[in-house]
Amino acid sequence: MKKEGVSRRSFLSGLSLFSLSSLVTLTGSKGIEAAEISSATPSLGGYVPVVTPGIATLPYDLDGNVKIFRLRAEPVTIQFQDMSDSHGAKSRPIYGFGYNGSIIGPTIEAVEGDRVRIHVENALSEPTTVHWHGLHVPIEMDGVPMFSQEPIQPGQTFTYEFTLEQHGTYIYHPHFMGAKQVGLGMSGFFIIHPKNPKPHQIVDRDYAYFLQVWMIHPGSPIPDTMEMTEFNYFTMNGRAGNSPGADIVPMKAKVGEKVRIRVANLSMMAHPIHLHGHTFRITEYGAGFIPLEQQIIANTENISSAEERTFEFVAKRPGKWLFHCHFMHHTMNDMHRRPIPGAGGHAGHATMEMGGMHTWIEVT
Ligand SMILES: [Cu+2]
Repeated sequence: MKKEGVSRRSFLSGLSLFSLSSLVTLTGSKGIEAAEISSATPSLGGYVPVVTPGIATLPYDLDGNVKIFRLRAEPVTIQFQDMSDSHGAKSRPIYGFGYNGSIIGPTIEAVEGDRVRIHVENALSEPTTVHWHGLHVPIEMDGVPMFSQEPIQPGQTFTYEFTLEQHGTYIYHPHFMGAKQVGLGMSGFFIIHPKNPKPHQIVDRDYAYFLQVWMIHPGSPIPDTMEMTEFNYFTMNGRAGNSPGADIVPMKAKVGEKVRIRVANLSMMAHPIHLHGHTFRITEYGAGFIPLEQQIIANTENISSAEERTFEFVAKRPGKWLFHCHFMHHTMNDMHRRPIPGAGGHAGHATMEMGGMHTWIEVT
């Protein structure tokens, strides 16, 4: 992290992001500590850093006023819950594609008005591009092969640069062989804080979860990206269950704290996301904060493909409050494969653990 010419705010921000990503790396699946760090981080000019549980925030360098990010598209091995014993006590490797060793890729976090330069290195064995979903960028930066740029060939680096004229929750993903490359895991958050946040837009905790679905055939560690309708693993931030290395990292808050949860869905189906014990405001549909008087309240919200939602609420009572997709099959892994050979019907599922799109916020 370069220090010359860095404002105190940027420097502090960079420090906190660096320590956060280090902690995530060090603690691995035990990212509960990562979730806790946000309460120890002071508000930085009106916002607390976003915590993407289990996923690092991408560090940046500064060149004058330009924030420089580096993404490396590459094969990534992640761990899913292994349901072959029906309890899902073990993990199994899954071979996907991601960025910087991570599925989903690290979260890009910036502020409205920032100039960003993003170097994308292609370490895959096939071409790729990056599309900045929802961002107002010049056509040359839109990342669509043969429309706005040549594909980035293996071994090449392409540099995207643009000014952020919006705030809100956005995503980045390839636009080359999208069904395959997105289906193998290539996605990430691009979160932009408002330059001058209104008082009601300031929260104590800011979390982000990314929804993906997968078809993993028995005995194969490679996701079937030809599948269009049937999926058997359901992930939040690239994690699918409660086994070691595969567990979805939960959230934390204290009673009375204002919590924001951003959710993005880049899967082949919609997910009705539900929060226990609380009523939330829907404060964003993935295009910046909705004016206060237009926000609606709910406890479940259906999020279709390529959509984002932001939920905000005040943590009310102590406890572990579930936050999950309410298609119940999406809260279990590998469920349509009968887990116990010879056991028919419901008996075969009798002892399966929950997993899939299923996490919680622990309020203390
Ligand atoms: Cu779902």
